[in-house]
Amino acid sequence: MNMKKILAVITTAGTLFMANAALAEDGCWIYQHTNGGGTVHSFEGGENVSSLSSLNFNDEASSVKIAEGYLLAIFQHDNYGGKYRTFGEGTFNLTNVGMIHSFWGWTYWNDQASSIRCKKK
Ligand SMILES: [Ca+2]
Repeated sequence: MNMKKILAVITTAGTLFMANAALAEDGCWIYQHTNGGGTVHSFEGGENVSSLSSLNFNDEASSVKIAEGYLLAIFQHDNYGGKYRTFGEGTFNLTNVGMIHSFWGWTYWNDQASSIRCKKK
């Protein structure tokens, strides 16, 4: 990741993501809280976790970060089941990423992910 790219990430993501930007340049990250806060788990390209319960992280992820050249898919259920959402490079707060729309409004991805796949493009 070059400096211009790092600055762009800092600008769009805020201070907590900035702290993490220098740590690792490849792969995918999921965070317990929004804006890269709380507990973090990192994954390499090709790394899949069929049950985030194995990391004590079921229904915990509230933000994600994906390095340039990687894709992250998050799934509603274990074993890559239920609804899913794919993210490309960037940082995202799951509190404003819609998962299900019903009569009662949107259910967001916040605290919903139960399995993940991190993939190198
Ligand atoms: Ca959370």
